[in-house]
Amino acid sequence: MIKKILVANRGEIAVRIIRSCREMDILTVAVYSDADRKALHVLYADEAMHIGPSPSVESYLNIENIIRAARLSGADAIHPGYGFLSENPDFSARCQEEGIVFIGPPPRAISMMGDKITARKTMMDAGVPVVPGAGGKITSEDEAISIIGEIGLPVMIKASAGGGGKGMRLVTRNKEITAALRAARSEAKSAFGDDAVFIEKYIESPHHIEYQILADNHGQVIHLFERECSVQRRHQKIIEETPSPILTPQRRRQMGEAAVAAARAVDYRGAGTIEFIVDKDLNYYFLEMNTRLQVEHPITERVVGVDLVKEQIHIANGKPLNFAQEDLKQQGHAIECRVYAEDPDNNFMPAPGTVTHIDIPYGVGVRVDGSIYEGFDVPLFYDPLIAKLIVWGKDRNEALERSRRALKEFKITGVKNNLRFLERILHAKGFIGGDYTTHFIEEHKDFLMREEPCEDHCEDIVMITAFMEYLRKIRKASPREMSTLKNNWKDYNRVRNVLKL
Ligand code: MV4
Repeated sequence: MIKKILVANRGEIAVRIIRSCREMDILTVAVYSDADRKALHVLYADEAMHIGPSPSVESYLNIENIIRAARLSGADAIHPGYGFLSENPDFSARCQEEGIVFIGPPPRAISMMGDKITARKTMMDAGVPVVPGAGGKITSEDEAISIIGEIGLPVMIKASAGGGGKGMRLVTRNKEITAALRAARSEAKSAFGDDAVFIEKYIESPHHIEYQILADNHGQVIHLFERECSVQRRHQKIIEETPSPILTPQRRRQMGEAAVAAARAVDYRGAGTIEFIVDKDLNYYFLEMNTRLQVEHPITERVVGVDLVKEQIHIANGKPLNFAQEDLKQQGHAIECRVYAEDPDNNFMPAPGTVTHIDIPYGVGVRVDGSIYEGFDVPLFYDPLIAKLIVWGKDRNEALERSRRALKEFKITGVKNNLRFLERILHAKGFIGGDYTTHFIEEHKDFLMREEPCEDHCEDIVMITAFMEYLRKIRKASPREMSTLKNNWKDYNRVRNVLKL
């Protein structure tokens, strides 16, 4: 039985994992880089070990340092969270060699799903629908031209080692083939050290719907239904919900069975996610499998009523799942809004800084998973995700109304963030209607980027906090700092308006 877990991650997911461990009476070891000395996950864990300088490659991606920390602390298992080393087959293998339980799938399942050509072929053999196209590696331009002749334009050229949108090229005309093939190949070569590419029919306006699965070490594989993840921008998800507003009960069941078949085909173990793209006629196609816990897992937890981290640990302990497919149902509706430290007014640039004030929403149906507190410096070295708002309602409308209410209560000053942008999405007709595609953000830029706040929304507290901060700074400012402050004149004028100065 696992007694002590090293959490090889940071931020909100590290905190979230530590919480479940505490409930299970399992000791935890946090790891941290220079930039994370004062991070929340360090405070929450029973022990903490420094693993290197701020850049991820020297700390959270440094296999040797993490293994050493596990040995020194006497941890018998490692939870990798998401990102970083979570989908690295060498890390999973290394843990095995060291006799440390890796809370995730075996290296073979990670490698098979990491190679998209192999994954695609495995899925076809297992009877899981894949996007029409040519499954094999493209070896020449002539081959590409003849395949495109067969399947017809438009097509996507994709890197086999890619995923999450990296190394993809859309081809809409014949004369673009040569350049797109070259570009996809060289991008794949430099990004992944592997220039293998394949070709698929381009699905025009897809929905991105994924299935949560759990597989134990006793042959049981079940799914925990879907998450609709089509609200995204440049492959970064922003809002997810479950159930998907577009699925019919029959389609939901079919896709669930396909997801289970996909996991069985690679002899999967632990928690994983099968991604599908779904077209307007509800045809669904396997896209890729994420062999880890995902950022958006809490909406599934809320609607299905499971703690996915506990289940991961339960499975890693070699125990059979305590429930069967028939025991699971979706109850009510959950929505997750991702709060990023980024500046929507400046092309969503990551915006690190010190959190000066934070109001976290509470109340019925609200869960916030976060990693910031007043005084915390959001480092620039890592993903800008700082909190997740997970809201439940008896139906979609209640979940939406509650999410709007909670977002209105949510205030963060000191670091630029997307809170007001999230509010505008929840007020957009396209989102309210529920039938939105992966192009939603791009298509509604004008509405989503407008200056006026939503409805009667008044940001008084934020304004006043900002104003006080402004005054404090001005009082201490050198002439040189004054000129920087004057560049924020727009904010200053907004504050003056609110305070009627
Ligand atoms: C596609 C596609 C349309 N047709 N493949 C993007 C990430 C990577 N997992 C695959 N992706 C896509 N593959 C075909 N044949 C459209 C996308 C896509 C997308 C998929 C899921 C979520 C968001 C997306 C945003 C743009 C493009």
